[in-house]
Amino acid sequence: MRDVSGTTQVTLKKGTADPALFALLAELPRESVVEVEGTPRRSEKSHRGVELFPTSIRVLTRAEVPLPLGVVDKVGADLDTRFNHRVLDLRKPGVRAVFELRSALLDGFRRAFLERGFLEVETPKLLRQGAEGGATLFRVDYFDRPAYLAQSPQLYKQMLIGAGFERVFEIGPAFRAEPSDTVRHLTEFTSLDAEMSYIDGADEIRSTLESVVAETLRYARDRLGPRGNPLADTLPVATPPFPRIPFATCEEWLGRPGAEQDLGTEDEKILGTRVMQELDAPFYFITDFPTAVKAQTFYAARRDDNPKLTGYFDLDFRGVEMASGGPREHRVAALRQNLESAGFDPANFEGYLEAFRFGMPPHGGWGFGVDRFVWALAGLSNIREARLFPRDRYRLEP
Ligand code: AMO
Repeated sequence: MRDVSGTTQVTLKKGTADPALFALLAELPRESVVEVEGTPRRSEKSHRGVELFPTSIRVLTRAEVPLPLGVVDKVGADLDTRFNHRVLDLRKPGVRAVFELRSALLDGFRRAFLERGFLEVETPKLLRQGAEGGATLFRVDYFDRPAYLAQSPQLYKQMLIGAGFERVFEIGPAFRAEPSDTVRHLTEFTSLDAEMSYIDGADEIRSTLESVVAETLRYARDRLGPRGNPLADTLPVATPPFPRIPFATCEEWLGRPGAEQDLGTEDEKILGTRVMQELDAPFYFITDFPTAVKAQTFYAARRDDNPKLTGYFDLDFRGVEMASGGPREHRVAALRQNLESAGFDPANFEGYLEAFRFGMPPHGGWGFGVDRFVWALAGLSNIREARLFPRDRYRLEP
């Protein structure tokens, strides 16, 4: 008998137990829901240390046969079969453990932010305008005009800085029409966004991010360990400050100095291995992204001392990007210019730009992929396994 706390051995002894109970259990399909009353007895054989000898068994619902997906079978099913029958798949204790980790991480993040004076906010997901590049925008019919699903809360979290909220965070859905079918991209994911005012350069953002990550991991380990979650012991210890590796150094390591080419999946893996070997660090920042690489990221500030560079960074964990962020352009004239050079019409951004026209503090922040984090921490083969009901190019149900 299985419930959320684990499995309990239910034992019927021939000769002493009611024959009707025997008959009932002999024909009751697996995964049916039952209510059992009986006497618990200490038992060495059972992994809980206790066996239940039933006096009555009530069938609350009978499962149909055959099961489309075995819950207790040792043989693994392929991912598609698992997602097609996800409710059964989620009954497996090892799968549930992933979502206990996820819940603990979300709770840890919230606590860490609230302790640091951040306000939790929720911004619109139906938009007139995207922020992260047109190729991954989902268009929806919005009455008599088109609208788009938010790729990130970028414009709104910045507008809330203009509203004087000073420090905000959001944990919410983000949508990207990712045309590629990879193990690290979803079309619907959870983004953890933070934005903070009056920052004194990119390092203030990074040190906030690394302390939030370290604290969250500690919290998750402390919460999951006593509950017997097997993932608790596998969580890495994150010790700030994480190494900061300039983008230019990464290019040298990749054998293409000065190429100003964005980092691809394979590049990130190579860098992750090198950082692990040389610095023994699972978490590290890649800093000072060139303006050429961030040309589309119109909200990223170009450095005053060197306009060829931004203060933008990625946070990587063992060769996979978890977050990106940096200081923003808070001067409206420069922001308009960035929009234009990125090929956007500033007229489509008037609502956003207005927030910059009447007093905007210097600010910056980051976007962090919650699903990427769960995927990497739980050692899952595919990011889809980090979501209850994943969405990708081909999957819209269940
Ligand atoms: P970016 O586009 O790098 O930055 O996204 C931030 C983080 O979100 C995660 N992520 C994804 N996870 C799963 N599937 C996807 N398709 C996907 N796309 C992104 C990654 C990534 O690091 N507005 C900026 C952030 C900022 O500057 O504050 C942004 O969205 O973990």
